[in-house]
Amino acid sequence: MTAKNTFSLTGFLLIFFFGSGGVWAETVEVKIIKSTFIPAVIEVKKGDTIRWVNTEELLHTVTSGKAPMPDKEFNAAYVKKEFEVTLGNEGFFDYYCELHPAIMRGVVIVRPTGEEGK
Ligand SMILES: [Cu+2]
Repeated sequence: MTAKNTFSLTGFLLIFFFGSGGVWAETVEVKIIKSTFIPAVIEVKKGDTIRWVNTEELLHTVTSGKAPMPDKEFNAAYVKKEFEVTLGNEGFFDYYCELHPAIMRGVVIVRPTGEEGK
């Protein structure tokens, strides 16, 4: 009884805080500055959108996998300005830039949404 009430209350408070517009999904931004993904590690909820913003003239890729092996989960070749992806599965997703694999690496951690696990 106590656990169930806690979940309901949490759900109510989250909706209250995030408003009715976006409900659960958010967009989380990663900037590419001086050939670095910032922040290098991000944590999102399932269904959130991750947006990479390239702030410089240099071209970069956002390629899932452990450098230098792409795993084809997502790939943006030659990001000039922005690239967005929404990941539907939980887990740890390594990614890197194919043009600068030695220095440009990042991780996306996808957590379950608050709706799950009830
Ligand atoms: Cu790069």
